[in-house]
Amino acid sequence: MKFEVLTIFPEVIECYIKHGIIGKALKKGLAEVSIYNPRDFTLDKHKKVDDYPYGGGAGMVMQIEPFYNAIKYIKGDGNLRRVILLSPQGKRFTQKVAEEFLEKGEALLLICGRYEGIDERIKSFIDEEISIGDYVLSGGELPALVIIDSILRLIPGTLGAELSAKEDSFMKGFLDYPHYTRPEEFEGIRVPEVLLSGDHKKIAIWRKKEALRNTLIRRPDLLKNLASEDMRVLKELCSEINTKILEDADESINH
Ligand code: 4G0
Repeated sequence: MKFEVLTIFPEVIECYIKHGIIGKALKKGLAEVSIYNPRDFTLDKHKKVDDYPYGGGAGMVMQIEPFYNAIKYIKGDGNLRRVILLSPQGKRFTQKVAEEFLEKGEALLLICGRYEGIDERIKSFIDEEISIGDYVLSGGELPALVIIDSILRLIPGTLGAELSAKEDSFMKGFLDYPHYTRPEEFEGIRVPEVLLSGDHKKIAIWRKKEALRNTLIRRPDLLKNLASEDMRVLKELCSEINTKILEDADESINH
């Protein structure tokens, strides 16, 4: 998978992609990231990339020429790519979008804006606008890294253990189940007994149930189109929760 990032802060991208999942994927040759700086595509000697807004007001607007020149230069290799502008006004980026980008295998040119935005005419030179969520950041660099990371970790071989990806699909569409490691007891808080039992079948059912519990409590909107096995575990969980509520009510009445 090939990524290109157009940013006036190339060091920010360089620094981050050295480490972790992205660094590993790049070293293994599973992915490639090229970074370009609009400043290198300015024609004036001050390498100016922004200017005052027409119509007045505070802040600066990034100028179109450096971006246009950079995009034209990058496209000069004749390869196909999707040109994406990171912006709070874009289409929402989700796990599903990450999966679709990986599946298509198209190279992505990620354009990072700063300040109050980029000259609106950039819209004529991009394929789409993407937002990673409903908040404003000081630049598109973090969203670009979020997109690269989320796609690369889906490539088999980028996660340390292949198993992790498999587990992800086991819990796909749900929130995660709770994780524990040594020690068995910390500040009086014990690891759930089932995880020490060595009974892998029982452990799998417990994890599914706890994943469903987390999802039911925090993100019930995710609980649709359940597989029949998941539905069975959900019903079992609901009946346990019901029993507990009735027991607690009963106890409080008898007090
Ligand atoms: C305002 C993306 C800010 C306008 C970018 C860019 C959040 C996101 C910025 C632009 C960002 C997000 C029109 C390019 C940079 N902040 N939620 N800040 N334009 O994905």
